[in-house]
Amino acid sequence: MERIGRIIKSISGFYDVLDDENSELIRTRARGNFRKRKIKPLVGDKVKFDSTGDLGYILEILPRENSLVRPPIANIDQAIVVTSAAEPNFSSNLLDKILINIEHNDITPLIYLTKSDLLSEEKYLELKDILAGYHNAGYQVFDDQDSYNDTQVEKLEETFADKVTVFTGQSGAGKSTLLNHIDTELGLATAAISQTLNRGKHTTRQVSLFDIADGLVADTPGFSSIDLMNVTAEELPTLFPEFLQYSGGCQFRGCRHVNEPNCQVKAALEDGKIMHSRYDNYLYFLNEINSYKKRY
Ligand SMILES: Nc1nc2c(ncn2[C@@H]2O[C@H](COP(=O)(O)OP(=O)(O)OP(=O)(O)O)[C@@H](O)[C@H]2O)c(=O)[nH]1
Ligand SMILES: [Mg+2]
Ligand SMILES: [Zn+2]
Repeated sequence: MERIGRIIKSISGFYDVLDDENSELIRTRARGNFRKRKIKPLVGDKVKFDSTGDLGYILEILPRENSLVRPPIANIDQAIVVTSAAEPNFSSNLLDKILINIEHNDITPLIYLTKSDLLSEEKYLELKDILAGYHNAGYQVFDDQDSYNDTQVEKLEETFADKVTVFTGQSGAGKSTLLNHIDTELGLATAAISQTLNRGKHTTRQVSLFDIADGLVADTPGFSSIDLMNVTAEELPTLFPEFLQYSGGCQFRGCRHVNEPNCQVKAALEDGKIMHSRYDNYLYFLNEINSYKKRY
C-alpha cells in the first residue's frame, strides 16, 4: 500500500516517517536505487513509501521546496538562528553568513540571542544596539537579557504553527537548551562548550523533527564555520534585505554597490540607514565568493 509521509529522523540508514494521514510513525529504509542515483533522503523530505511488514520502504522522494546542507534538512519555512552573546562570542560575520545561506534558500530567518547573562550590562546594551540594526533591516529579533523568560519563549512558539522550523547556529549557542525550555518533555542533551570541544563532537549529533505548538521543529547539530559556496556574486547583494530597499534607485541595473556612481545603497550607508558592519561583511563575502571562482 502506497502512503505519503515526512521523514522526521534519520539514524544509520533508517528513516522514521510520519504518515500524513494517520500520524503513524513507520521505520523505513531507502530502496537501493536511491544510493545508485546518489540521492540521499533528508529529514524533512516528503516521501512516498510502503509498509507491508515491520519495515517500510521509501519509494520516492517528492520534489523539495528547498534544502540546506548545514544543517542537512529539507522543506523548511523558517529558521531560528540561535546566536550566543558569549561562549562562543557574538560574530557579525558568522551571523551574516548564516542569514545569507538561509535567505538564499527562501527560508525566513529569525534571530534569537542567548547567553546575555554572561555579558556585563554595558556589553549587553552594545549588542542589543547591534541587533536593533538587524531588526531595522527586516529581521525578527528576540534579544531579552534573560534568554529563556516565559514571555519571550511563548512569543517564539507562536511563530511555529503550520510551519516547519529549523533551529540552527553555532555549536554551543544553546539550540537544544532553548528547545528544552519550549517543551520541557523533550529532555534534549546539552553540554558546556569546553566539554564539546574536548570530545571533538557536537552535543546534538542528528537532525530530528518534533511536533511542537502545531508545527514541526528541528533540533540540529551546530557548526563552527559555514561557507558561501552556493552563492554567486550576482545573488549576494539580493540576499541583504535592507539593500533591496534602496537598490531600485541605483543608476546601474545589476549595481554591485561597490564603486558604481549614483549608488543608492552606498548613499543609504552614508546616511546611516544601512549598518556599516553589514556592508563591510558584504564586501568581505563578495571577495570570498570571487576567490572561490578563481580556484576552479
Ligand atoms: N549562561 C548561559 N548558559 C547557557 C545559555 N543557553 C545555553 N547555555 C549553556 O550552553 C551550553 C551549550 O548549550 P546547548 O543547548 O547544548 O548548545 P547547542 O547549540 O545545542 O550545541 P550543539 O548541539 O553542539 O550544536 C550548555 O551548557 C547550556 O547549559 C544561556 O542563556 N546562558
Ligand atoms: Mg544541541
Ligand atoms: Zn548600488
